[in-house]
Amino acid sequence: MVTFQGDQPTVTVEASGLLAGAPHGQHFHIGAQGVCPPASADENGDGIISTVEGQPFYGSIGTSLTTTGDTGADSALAVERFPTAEGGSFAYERTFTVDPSVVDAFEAGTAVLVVHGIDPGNSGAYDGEAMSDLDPELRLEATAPAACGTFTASQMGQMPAGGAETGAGGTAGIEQEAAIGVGAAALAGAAAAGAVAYRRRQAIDQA
Ligand SMILES: [Cu+2]
Repeated sequence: MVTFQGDQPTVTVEASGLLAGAPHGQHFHIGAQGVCPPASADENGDGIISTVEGQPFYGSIGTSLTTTGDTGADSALAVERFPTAEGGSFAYERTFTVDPSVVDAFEAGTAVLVVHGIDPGNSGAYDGEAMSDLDPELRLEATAPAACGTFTASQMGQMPAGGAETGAGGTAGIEQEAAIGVGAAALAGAAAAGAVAYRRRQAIDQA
């Protein structure tokens, strides 16, 4: 959930079903279609939608949802300042100031939340051979999107249509995207387990 006061959002993320004990980058992506990538975004056919392959859909990084310090695009890969999913889940809350371009994206409906870091082989680590298309020093598994969600605006204090429930209804499509993100091999198991589910909705104080 993202609640804006001017250019200061308070952001809460509840994520589960992630690779345990590993850091998970998370960002507001902006400046594109404001949607999550379909399966066809996997241009190289490796079964994983990489961050770059998803960019025509969700855009580039506008905000890095770090736990401390800078939250700009420059912190996109600040692995040590992103939440670690102890037990496979994390809860995040932070209030900070964003660039005007991020406020604009929320108002235009083109801001997208992306949480990164997958383990399609269930090895328990980011240890796949393929390297990231963002940073050749990082594994593809560490930077590939695990989950993606768009935002629904609502008045303060009101639940958006479809709510922020996980596992059914309005988020079913999102979870499917997440399952696709973790690769074909993990698709069945991930879907059965509920895969990655998190709340994401937007509240705009229009008072
Ligand atoms: Cu991202």
